[in-house]
Amino acid sequence: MEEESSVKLHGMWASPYVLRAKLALNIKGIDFEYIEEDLANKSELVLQHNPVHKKVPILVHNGLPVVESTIILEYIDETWPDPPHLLPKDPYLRAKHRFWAAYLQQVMDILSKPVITRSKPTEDEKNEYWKKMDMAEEFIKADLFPNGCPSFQDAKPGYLDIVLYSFLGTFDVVEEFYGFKHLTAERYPFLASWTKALSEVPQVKDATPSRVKLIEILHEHYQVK
Ligand SMILES: N[C@@H](CCC(=O)N[C@@H](CS)C(=O)NCC(=O)O)C(=O)O
Repeated sequence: MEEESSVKLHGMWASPYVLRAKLALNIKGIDFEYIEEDLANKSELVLQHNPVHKKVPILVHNGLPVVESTIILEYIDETWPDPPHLLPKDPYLRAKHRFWAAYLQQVMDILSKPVITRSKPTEDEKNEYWKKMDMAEEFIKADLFPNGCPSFQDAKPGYLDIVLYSFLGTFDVVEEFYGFKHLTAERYPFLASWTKALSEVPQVKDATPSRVKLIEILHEHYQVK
């Protein structure tokens, strides 16, 4: 008899990092129990399972905790090796996907900082952001998709798609909050159409938090001081 596998995800609904884990589980078709955590009043479980960072997402597989969203994605891919694969099989391509995912994280950090510190992005931060986005637009396309934007008609989203979407798919609320456009189809046609293609994938759509609720939480908890 096959041993029953228990998969639990501790998260917070608005978190882009939790979204990554949800997307990976949805795309791989893994059943899981979702546990919403109150980050203002952290549960014993969060403190016990992630004593170093005390953050979500936390994936608990058969009682064993795995933390850090990109590590969770890799863990899921390795533990459930049937297709769809999140990372490419070829080691060189895999290295490239990891490189670009880490790069996108750096760009995302520029926009996350003002949200966390409840301040408006400074001119320097905005310029840094545009500079890094310009690079992403030009070089990800040249490096990985010279023939055009990725399509999800046949293929399922993978590791890099998930990291991109957790940032560009939901951070447009930041645009509304701060009144500055961070992803325009005119300036970033490749990144914008990639994000749009992802937003139409059913497993992605299902996991994406409501835009209205995201804007509400920004106003409630992250109002600029
Ligand atoms: N590097 C972590 C970041 C996770 C993270 O920042 N989680 C936030 C929610 S968006 C959190 O749990 N914050 C609680 C806290 O900072 O106390 C990852 O990739 O999983």
